[in-house]
Parts: sequence; C-alpha cells; structure tokens
Amino acid sequence: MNYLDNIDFPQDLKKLKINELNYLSQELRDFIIKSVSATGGHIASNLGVVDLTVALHYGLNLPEDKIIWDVGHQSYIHKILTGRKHQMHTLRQLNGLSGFPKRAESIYDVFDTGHSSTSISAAIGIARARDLKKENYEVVAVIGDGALTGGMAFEALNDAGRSNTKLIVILNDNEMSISENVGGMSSYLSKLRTEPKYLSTKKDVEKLLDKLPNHGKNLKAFLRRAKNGIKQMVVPGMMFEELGFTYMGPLDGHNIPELLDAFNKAKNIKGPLLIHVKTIKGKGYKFAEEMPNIYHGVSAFNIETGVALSNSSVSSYSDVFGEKLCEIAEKNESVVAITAAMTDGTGLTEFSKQYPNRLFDIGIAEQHAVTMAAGLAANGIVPVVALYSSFLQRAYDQVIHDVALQNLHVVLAVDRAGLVGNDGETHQGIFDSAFLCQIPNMTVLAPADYIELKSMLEFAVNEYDGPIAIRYPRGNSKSNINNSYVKVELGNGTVVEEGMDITIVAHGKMVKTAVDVRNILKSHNVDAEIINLRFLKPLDKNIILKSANKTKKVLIIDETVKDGSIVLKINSILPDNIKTLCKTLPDEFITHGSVDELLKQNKLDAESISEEIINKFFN
Ligand SMILES: Cc1ncc(C[n+]2csc(CCOP(=O)(O)OP(=O)(O)O)c2C)c(N)n1
Repeated sequence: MNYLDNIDFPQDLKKLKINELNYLSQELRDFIIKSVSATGGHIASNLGVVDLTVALHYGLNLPEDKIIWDVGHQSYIHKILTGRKHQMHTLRQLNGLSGFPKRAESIYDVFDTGHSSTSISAAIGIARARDLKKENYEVVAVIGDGALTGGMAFEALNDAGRSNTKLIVILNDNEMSISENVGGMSSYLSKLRTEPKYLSTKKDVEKLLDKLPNHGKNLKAFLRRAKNGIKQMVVPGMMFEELGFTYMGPLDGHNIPELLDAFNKAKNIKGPLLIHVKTIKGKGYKFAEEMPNIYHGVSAFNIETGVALSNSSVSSYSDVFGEKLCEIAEKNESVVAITAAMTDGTGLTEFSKQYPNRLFDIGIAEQHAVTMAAGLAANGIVPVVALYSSFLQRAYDQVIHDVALQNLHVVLAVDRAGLVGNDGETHQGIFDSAFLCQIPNMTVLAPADYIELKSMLEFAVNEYDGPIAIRYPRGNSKSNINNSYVKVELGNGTVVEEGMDITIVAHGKMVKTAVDVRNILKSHNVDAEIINLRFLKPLDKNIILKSANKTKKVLIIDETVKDGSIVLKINSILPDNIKTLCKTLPDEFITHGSVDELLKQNKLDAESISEEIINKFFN
C-alpha cells in the first residue's frame, strides 16, 4: 500500500495506525532521496529525522502546536507532511520552495530559521506569548547536537530552565555537526547516549522512593545530599536537570512508538522539558549514512552511485584559500586557522591534516571564534578566522569591540561573500562589506581571481598588521583577469583594461562581469576602462578620479545591498560633471535560486548592465 500518496497534511497522517508509521517512514526516505537527488539540498540531516518528524506530526496537534526547527535544514519531511509534497521538486529553485522553514510559505512554519542555535530562544518567546495570551498548546524546539554548540542555545537554556514555562526541547543527537561534533557538551552527550533510557523524570523517581517504607525516605534524603554524586548515577541528563529542565532520554529516534510514548508523557510535564533523542544522520541511504559530512549538503546527484551530477573537481575560492594558507603556515609558524564547524566548507580540511594543532574547530560559535582570535592576536599569534559572510553577521560586535578597537592583527577570511544561491535569504553574503567598511581600523579586500586571493592572503598575514578582512565568493573563478599579478599594496587598485569612453569600477567577482560588459560594449563601439579596486577600504580615490576625469562617465558595479555599497563613497568624491550609473543589489533580502538567475533577476548580469549603459549613455 502506498501510504504517502494519501497524506498531504498531519490530519491524514493521524488516520494511520501506529504500526503503519514505519512503512510511511520508508516511503518518505525513498521520496526524499529521489527528490533531493534532483534538486540538491541537505539530505543526510533530513534522512536522520524522518521517524522523529513522523512521530511529532502524529503525536502533536499541528498547526495549533508549534515546532521550531533549528537551522531548519532538516525541515523537508515537515514540509512534505504539511501540504508541500507536490512542490518538493521546486525546493531551493527560483520561485520554488525554500530549503528552510518560512512563515510566508506555510502556517505550519512558525519561525524562519537558517542560522544555527536560535530555536530555543524563539520557542521560549513563542511559549511566553502563549502564556501571556492565556492560550494552551505545545511549543517544541528541535535542535541538533551541532546547533547546541552555539552560544545562543546556552543562553536560551539558561533562561528557559528557570522560567517554569512549558516548553519542549528535542535534542536531535546524531553526534555530528557538519563534520564530527566538537567540544565538552558533545562529550557529555556521548556519555549520556550510553545511559539506559530514562523515560521517567527525577520527580517520578523521588515519588517511587517515597513509596518505599522508611528506608525509601532515607534513600531519598541520601540522594538529595549526594547531589553531584549518586544522583547523577540515578538520573541521567543531570546537567539539564540542574539548569531547570526535566530530562527524558536518551531515546531511540528511529523507534516511533517509543517517541510517541515520550510525547504523550511530555504533555503532562509542567515547565521546560528536554527530550534527548539519538538518531543516525543519513539513515536509509548508504552513502549518506557512511559519509554524513559529505552528504550534509549536496548538489544534484546520481542515486545509484551517489556521485554529483555537476563537475565537483573544479577548484573553488575556498580550496585556493585553504591551499595558500597551508603554504603560508609552513613558513610562518605563528599562523593558526579558526573555523566554526565548517572545516570542509571553508577549505581547511588539508590544513587540519597538516597542522592539527594549529586548526581550532570551535563549534558553531562565530562570536567566540572572533574573540578567541583577538585573544590569540593579543598574545602574538596570527589567527586567520574563516567564516561564511552571513555567519560573520553573528560576530559583528566581536569584530568591533574585541578586534578593531584594540587594532589587533586578526585576519578574517570571509567566504561566500555575495550571492550564494540556493540557500537563499538567510545565507546571502550581501551585508558584510557594508558593516566591515564602517568599522574604524578595519581594512577590507576583495580578490578578482585566485591569483589575487593568494597574494591578498600573503599580504594580510605577512605584510599587514591590524584587523583585515578578505571577502571572496562561493564557487570558482572561471578565468584570470589582467594585472592580477601586480603586487598587492595597501589601498591600491589596478587598471585591468584601458579605455576612453566610460570607467567601470568594480571589485571581487564583479571585475570579471566588468570584463564581460566591456566586451559587449565593444560591439557597440564603446571603449571601457576597468578599475579593479582590490581594496574596499581604504578606497583608491586617485585611480577612480584619474579615470573618471578622462572618460566623464562612471559605472559602479557592487554585488551588495545598495545602502552598504561603495556607491555612496565613490559618488561623494566624483566631481559634478561626471555622469554615473550604479549597479548594486536592491536594499532587500534576496530569495533563493541559482546565483546566475539571481544576478539576472536583479539586473546585475553583464547583458543587463550593458543594455542599461547603452540606453543611458550611448543612445
Ligand atoms: C550561525 C551558523 N553557523 C554555521 C552554520 C552552518 N551549518 C548548517 S547546519 C550545521 C551543522 C548542524 O549540526 P546539527 O545541529 O547537529 O544538525 P544535523 O545536520 O547534524 O542534523 C552548520 C554548521 C549555520 N547554519 N549557522
């Protein structure tokens, strides 16, 4: 029988018998593997929560009850069971379903996520609002053991634990972040995983002991006294209990009846409850189960072989960064690298092998990464902190307060700067240049190709002293641009191509777009000069002014929000007789889709830009 065919919403699911749910789970696994093999996405995390999600939708009462998915990359099954099964083929595609929960997409998505470790804060907020409004329903945060390494999760546990607010936190423990999970909390969870299942609560044990005549009372008193000793042996999850949570677990996250039993019990527990659930990341798809780190996030792939359909052997900016950092670290022993649970994604895998003692994977903790780097720099080490642009947003204050204010030599390697594509709004790297360029003492660079990335890294680590950021895009550089071999010098741009009719000012990946624009303009007999800024801060005003005074027309291309772009700065130095055209992204959040589609949609591709120039200046 095909169960999934008859299920669109949780009400349909509730018509099944408990012993039928396993069959549904199997169908969901097959569905997800097929669907993600075509769209790409977070396959391993979703396969790991199939049974948990089925149990949640069966045991709870959605949409009255609310589920907040931490990071939200594991919400595909939830989407399928809440009316979006037939749109799954559009997942992460332009105009299609988002790869993350979106309130705008469904009433079943109660909170937008994408960045890690926010779910418990959001859940306690939603639960407090429920109580203030005197409403009555369950609020559930589902958080992975990886996401639990983020500071916000601890802040929220600390607050929620003492709140007496009814709230369920489901800890989805698969012992993996993207790579193997790290840190003391992870070791603590590993110990808990081996404890016998603990479906009762501490209070139940105490009640039970009370029932034993006389010596039960004595034993209870003894247990109370031996708070950190024997009680820990009796009650697992003591750390959570001490924080104020009732702890339940560890449960088998693939045993649906066991989960349903726990959810049933949960309804009668007052105050905050943490249910610790053990799952297997990638469960049900051989490759994902064996290599959950590789199958955490994938592009479209062949189901039989597990191999990506696109050519993944082409090197990326992240790879080049990692290779060059290894080379630099060999000669300069003061250099260390820091990653926030993204060793593979930021290209640091080889570095971690060559210099295991000089690579710090500090968990999903960008704020800590930056301040820890400041500490290292204050004590004579040169830290290179590799973070994705959108995740660096987390550490804005740390960059200002701990790095820039003390003028410390910390190198920020800002990966995925600019549009990132299918992950969408939460992941686009379109704000970092805006906030970095406003910070005193901060120097900001953007390479136009791999050659520049390498020489900028060399410059930032070995020649510069102070806070410095290099921002580079997702993906690969298709070709080199002229003059990228010219030595990197503080605040100096380069002329990539000379021309007489118009000046194009760009930096980073957009220099290549400028070259494409120049080629198109050539066929209209327009001769463009291209300035590669290299430095977003300090800006090379001389090179811009010299060219602008010659051509009298300036086109500025910047793949970032307009308000935070270089446009305002450049406009402020240009004389009144110079005509300008500014091409940036709008001051909006940018949806998901391929990077090329998004550039086109926002008229930031070479064809659209050229058309606008011709219409505005040369018609
Ligand atoms: C602030 C932030 N930093 C980094 C990431 C990238 N990231 C996405 S998922 C993930 C690992 C999450 O691990 P876990 O919570 O255990 O979930 P799992 O995928 O193992 O189910 C990371 C590091 C992010 N989403 N947000």
